[in-house]
Amino acid sequence: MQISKAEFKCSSERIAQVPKDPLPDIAFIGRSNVGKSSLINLLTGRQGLAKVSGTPGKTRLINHFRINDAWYLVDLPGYGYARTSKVQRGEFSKLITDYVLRCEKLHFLFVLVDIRLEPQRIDLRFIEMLGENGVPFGIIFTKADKLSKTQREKSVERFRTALSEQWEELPPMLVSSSERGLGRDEILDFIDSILKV
Ligand SMILES: Nc1nc2c(ncn2[C@@H]2O[C@H](COP(=O)(O)OP(=O)(O)OP(=O)(O)O)[C@@H](O)[C@H]2O)c(=O)[nH]1
Ligand SMILES: [Mg+2]
Repeated sequence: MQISKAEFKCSSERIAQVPKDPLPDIAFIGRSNVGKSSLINLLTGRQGLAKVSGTPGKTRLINHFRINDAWYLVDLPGYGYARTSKVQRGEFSKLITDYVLRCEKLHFLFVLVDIRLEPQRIDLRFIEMLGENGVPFGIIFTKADKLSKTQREKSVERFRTALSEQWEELPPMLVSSSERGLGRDEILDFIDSILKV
């Protein structure tokens, strides 16, 4: 798939504010600083469309980017960052759980995982919640430029093993680097195929 048009639509602090049109959402979630906003910039080919920062907790609202006038890429706030979740009771903010579990626009969710890290409990718990609630999702490993090809494969395999303790059927998994432009075509082709479902 080619992205010929990408424009910022709106930021929402409650799910009542997300766009009312019927276009489907393809959303990105994951721990703060994992690279969600960077990946959105890579996919759209527009640096600076989504705000990127070295300080975790940059994205605090639900940001909709309208793509080809046909669907939305959605940048979500990260989870697992103490300063933004201190006042929240649960592990995941209400904004995140409301959107992920209740927003009917959500067509598919990508959970982003830093390829350098051992499987993190918070990611596994988030994925468990998705599974229990029947949310369609896949995994994108980020920051692949930080590892060699062999190390990457090992890391993906480690995650696969961790998930297979919970799941019989594993979700689709893709590898990316926003720094190097890796994985862009595969991710866009994958999105193309799920938009047809
Ligand atoms: N080396 C490398 N760094 C990356 C990559 N993707 C993102 N980063 C860096 O990681 C940091 C966080 O990137 P963001 O895209 O802002 O991450 P985020 O998940 O949107 O973060 P929050 O909005 O705070 O939850 C920035 O310093 C990016 O430059 C990547 O593929 N490779
Ligand atoms: Mg962000």
